[in-house]
Amino acid sequence: MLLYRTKDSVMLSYGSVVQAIADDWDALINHENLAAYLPTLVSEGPQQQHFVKSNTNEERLAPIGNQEVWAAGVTYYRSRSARIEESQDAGGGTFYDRVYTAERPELFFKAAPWRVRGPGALIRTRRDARWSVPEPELALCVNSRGTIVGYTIGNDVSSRDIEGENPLYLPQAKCYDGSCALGPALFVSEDPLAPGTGIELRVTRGGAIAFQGSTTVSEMRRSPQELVEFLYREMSFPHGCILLTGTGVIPPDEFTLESGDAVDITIPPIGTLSNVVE
Ligand code: DO4
Ligand code: MG
Repeated sequence: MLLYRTKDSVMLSYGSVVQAIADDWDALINHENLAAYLPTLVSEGPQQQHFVKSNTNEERLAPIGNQEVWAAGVTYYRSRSARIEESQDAGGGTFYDRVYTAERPELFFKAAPWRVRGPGALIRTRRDARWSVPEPELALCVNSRGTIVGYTIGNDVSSRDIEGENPLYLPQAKCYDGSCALGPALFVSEDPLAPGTGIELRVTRGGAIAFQGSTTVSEMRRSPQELVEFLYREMSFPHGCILLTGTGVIPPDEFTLESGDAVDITIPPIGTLSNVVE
């Protein structure tokens, strides 16, 4: 089951049906037992003031309401190695290695909901950064009670020269206008994604592939539940939250995003999140 947000409604895609089912995203994702509740809305039919229509021509928005976006870091071995290299001059060799194996994960604030870009919208690199990369990540949608209710795709666009210069610059490397994209849909499921689920990144520049890489969720060192448990330990999320789970795909050091680059991230049960760099 996929949920799409549009300007006026929340659309449910279930089998061959695409149906407008709600207009309050926050209430919907916090509904008790969401995965069981959604099919009951489809069976109510048009006479219950629900209507079936195609949403292909409607503008899709990021699958987010009033949720904060948080992110986990260094959850894949590839990310650990890349950060150690980029932060060598700042003494990064040990703190990235230590967080990879530590019990407590790295968790950081990524974006306020109003700063998130949806599918098809422009993403940005910082004007004061020299080295910017997309980070394709599985994103968890977690309700106010700390239950994972679904999955979407996140792009944790980052400035690697700024985070590599000094770890205290991390918030500036991670949080700025256009640094977070989410979409195209929320895949609602009570079950975890299959370990073999792929996460694929493709960057196209001038019609040619500038970078392509992939990983699978089984490469993640921590479980989604473990990340949520740490995030919710001492923080309440009255509307729920979105939690990006870290990247396992890192372009080579000579790669940096350029204006006009098309960034496509695919995770099969969810779809493809496509954005262009402003
Ligand atoms: O600490 C650096 C950021 C890590 C990150 O964003 C990731 O591993 O995805
Ligand atoms: Mg990341």
